Amino acid sequence: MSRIISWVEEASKPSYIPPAGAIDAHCHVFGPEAEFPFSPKTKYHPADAGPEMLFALRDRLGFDRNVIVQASCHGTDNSATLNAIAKSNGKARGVAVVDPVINDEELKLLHEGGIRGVRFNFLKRLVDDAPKDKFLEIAKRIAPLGWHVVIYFEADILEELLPFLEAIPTIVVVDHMGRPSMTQGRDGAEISAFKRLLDEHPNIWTKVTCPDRLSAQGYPWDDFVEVVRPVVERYPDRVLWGTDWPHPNMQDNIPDDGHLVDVIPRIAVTAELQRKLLVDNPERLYWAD
Ligand code: 0GY
Repeated sequence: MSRIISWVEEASKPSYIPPAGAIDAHCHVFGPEAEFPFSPKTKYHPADAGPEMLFALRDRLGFDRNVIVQASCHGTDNSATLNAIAKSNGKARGVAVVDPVINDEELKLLHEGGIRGVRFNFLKRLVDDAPKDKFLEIAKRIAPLGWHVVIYFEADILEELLPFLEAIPTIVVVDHMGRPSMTQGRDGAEISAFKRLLDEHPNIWTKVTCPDRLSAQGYPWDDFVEVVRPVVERYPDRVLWGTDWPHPNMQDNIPDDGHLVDVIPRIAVTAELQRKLLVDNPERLYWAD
């Protein structure tokens, strides 16, 4: 089967210019496969999207740094992510996916390699299982390192996940706001439930990412902007932004990364909100040491 390409060959140059030091806090690398084979359990088989491509995009978009999130296609072998961080000249940090059997020495090596968090993925189309008991063991193991948990789930399981989320002893960053419906509007049931979660749990942050995945209307993603701008304004110190490049599984609806960057000033409408979103908040999580 041919390998999937889920990104535009050359992103358009955005009109918006990010502040100095800006961090793309949600992106991935795929391979290169010859050096870093995909997991036998992967649910998709992408073409190579390695560090050189990521860093060229970073520069083109006017960003300074990346947070590379281990993608499900690489399973719990974090070497492709670590390789990209190592090649970044200090301009990348990462989020790993690990097994609970990982030992302290291996965790230390991940820390030295630039990892500052672990990801728990609950999407059935991406992973075979999401064992909450094992995830909690991992969360307890990584807490002393000052790391945080990144969690990916969809809105329909938010309520069921609540006791699990409350048991996590670290900062928790929810990918793509837990994928709320955008057709319900800014006060819709799903985004309101998500905001209640943030209101009641000061350790929960979120990524205001992926208009391309979440919008029901499509580009220029006006429904996303309407729902997400109030989130940025309500939790200015707990939001992160990222491109999601190379957009796993988006091959039928590939976003232009330049267009994604131009959403930033529509959801974070002042220079102060933009600086928090793109610099201060991700620095606190990823470049504190
Ligand atoms: C994302 C979203 C997706 C994929 C992954 O790890 C992954 O494979 O995260 C998705 O397919 O929704 O955040 O990149």
